[in-house]
Amino acid sequence: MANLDHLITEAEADFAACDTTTALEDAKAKYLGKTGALTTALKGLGKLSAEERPKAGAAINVVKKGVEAALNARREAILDAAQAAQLANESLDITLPARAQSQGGLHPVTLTLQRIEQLFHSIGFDVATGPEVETDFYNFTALNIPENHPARAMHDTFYVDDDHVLRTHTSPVQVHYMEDALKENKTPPLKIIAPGRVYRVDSDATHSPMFHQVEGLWVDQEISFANLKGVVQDFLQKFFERDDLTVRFRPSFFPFTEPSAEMDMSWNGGWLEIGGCGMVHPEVFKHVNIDSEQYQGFAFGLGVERLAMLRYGVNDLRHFFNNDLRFLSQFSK
Ligand code: 2U9
Repeated sequence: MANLDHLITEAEADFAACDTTTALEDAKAKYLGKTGALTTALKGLGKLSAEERPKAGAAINVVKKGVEAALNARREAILDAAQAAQLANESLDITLPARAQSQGGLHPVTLTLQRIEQLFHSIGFDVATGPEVETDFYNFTALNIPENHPARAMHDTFYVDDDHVLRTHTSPVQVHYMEDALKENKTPPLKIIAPGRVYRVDSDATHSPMFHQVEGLWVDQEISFANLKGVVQDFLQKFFERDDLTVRFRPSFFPFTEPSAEMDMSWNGGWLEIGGCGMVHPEVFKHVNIDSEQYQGFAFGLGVERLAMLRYGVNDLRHFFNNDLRFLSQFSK
């Protein structure tokens, strides 16, 4: 049988020429593949005599081991080199300056709500909250909103089911509050503001399907429209930091107040509509078992985004809801 020792050196040279494991596996075929030199040699053993066979077989196996050792050594070398290259590539430059921590801030609507709550709190108003999904009773019926009122229409209100809506105003909060107060045998004065999210089917530069309101309610014996005027003017003067700010009331209509009025405030030499108000309608008091012969109350409603737009000089309502950090970061201190 021919001497096969030269195959080891040949294989070593072939393997050394391979730079990838794929190339290496291809190069291996010439020696150890189905028709490779060593496989062929092993198959040829059958043609030898019984005496020759063990010696020849042992000799082939020595060469085969040598080729396999060369293959494994080269495979390891290739993998080591690949890993070294990857490590060099991915190495961290720990001398780079650290990234600055970015400081979060409160949303301008949140800042406005906080300012409103703080100002009303300072003149004795409690802050009341309630659910954003309301029953038909709390959102409409208790507030004396009749069956055929446009506010109840599908195209104006988000219905969750036949009896539940996304509240269209925060007024239901005051209804709950008055009910709960009476259950706990608390009697007026009741003095609260109800800030929070409200929902309407409406969307353009000045309307958003979700926006924020703050409503106020003061129920007591001998509460009058004069008290309402004082509270609203005082609030607006403090909110806008303008002692010379005045308010104006124009007769209007809301189902839940009687009489009702639109509120304007003086602004740049003219008047700007800022909300609505009125004396709580006796029908509303009836729904919560408050005797309207003994008690009166005033209520008002303000749009929070509108207050924020005026205070910060924002010209499009949609800026508040786009979550653009270039806009929002201007409000964090
Ligand atoms: C109860 C009784 C009466 C709350 C009121 C308004 C008038 C009003 C609007 C202002 C701008 C809503 O944010 S806005 O779009 N609100 O005009 N709100 S009186 O009256 C109530 C509330 C609760 C129990």
